[in-house]
Amino acid sequence: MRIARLSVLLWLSLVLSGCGSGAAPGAQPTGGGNAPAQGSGTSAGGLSGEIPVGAVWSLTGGAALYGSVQKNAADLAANEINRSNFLGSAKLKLITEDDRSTREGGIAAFEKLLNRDRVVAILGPTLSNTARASDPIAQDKGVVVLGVSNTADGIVEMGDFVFRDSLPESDMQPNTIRVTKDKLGYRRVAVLYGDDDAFTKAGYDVFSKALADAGVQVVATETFKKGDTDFSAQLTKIRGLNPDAIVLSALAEEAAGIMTQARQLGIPASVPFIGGNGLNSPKLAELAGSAAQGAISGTAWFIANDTPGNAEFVKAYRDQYGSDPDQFAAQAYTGVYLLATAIKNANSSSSRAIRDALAQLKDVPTVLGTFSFDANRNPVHPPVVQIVQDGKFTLFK
Ligand code: 1QQ
Repeated sequence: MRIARLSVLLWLSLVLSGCGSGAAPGAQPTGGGNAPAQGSGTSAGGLSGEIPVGAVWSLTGGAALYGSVQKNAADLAANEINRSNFLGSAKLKLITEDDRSTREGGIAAFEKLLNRDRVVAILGPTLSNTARASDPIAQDKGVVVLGVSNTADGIVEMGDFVFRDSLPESDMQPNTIRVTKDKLGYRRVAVLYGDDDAFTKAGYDVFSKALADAGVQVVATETFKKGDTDFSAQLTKIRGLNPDAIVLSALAEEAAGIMTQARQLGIPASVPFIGGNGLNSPKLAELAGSAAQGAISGTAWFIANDTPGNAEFVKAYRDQYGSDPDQFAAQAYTGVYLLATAIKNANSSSSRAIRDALAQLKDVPTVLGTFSFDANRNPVHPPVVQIVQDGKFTLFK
């Protein structure tokens, strides 16, 4: 009896001193039962040192015209945040990887950032097509992903650690059809889309529904593949049907080829192209030249927006890079600020705490407008419609 009590006391004292139950002498406390493995470099309840954040952009391959701009804008935001001591003495350390515009590249980038760099969050990847393959890896590890250009369906549905600040096609394109149909009065349209990419396919689905809802007749539905350069078969067929407009769900490189060939084949400039997020790069007009004249797209941001900090952002981007930012730049820039704001509010760089703080962001002033996430971690703000005039985007009125 006495011996039993003594041994209990001995066991208790061992447990309390941290040497019992197999804990190695000197072992650090793990910081709370089910805390995620990642992001424990800085202890909860305080920020210091460098906070590693991954940034996965398409810097080579078909989507490089988006990714290069995203990198510029994210770097600009991180530098501003660090220079202004936004996070006190802690600094954001952006670790950038190239996903090469492919799913394989995205997976490799995520694995490196998660396993080697032990990042607490990842911005990107550029394409929805890549995100669908890479984001589940971060979700499984309990690390935040903040997409800043993914507009397809099936993105935030991958899990509760996946967010985006980019307006989905499903929020943008019904508005584009409503606004343009009212103004242009089209009744018969042709539809052309890429059927092997998550975003171009999602755009097609959303446009189809919006056209049906608006009572617009679709006289032809044609497809192409990533990397195609000859669209003459599809466009010749469309020309023969004499549509009032062509609804196009494409990434900018293919879109530029399609617009150029359409005008070469004699589809008149009076038949406008109407498209989605893929058209929102100024590179479209650079590549297609006068064939891009009159191209219309739904967008989440416009350069002359009167949103908080937008004029300063546009100036800082121009000063740093010698060119105008675009919607992709604005969304990437905003993404870094949203993440930094969540880290600051959480006062922690644990991924779980950042996740919870991001989910609670409401009415944050950003260049996209006053920004909130909805309950599904999607952005909430109104879209606008723009049109290419003389090589530049202007508001469609
Ligand atoms: C997506 C897109 C592209 C246009 C991003 C560059 O919206 O893949 O979701």
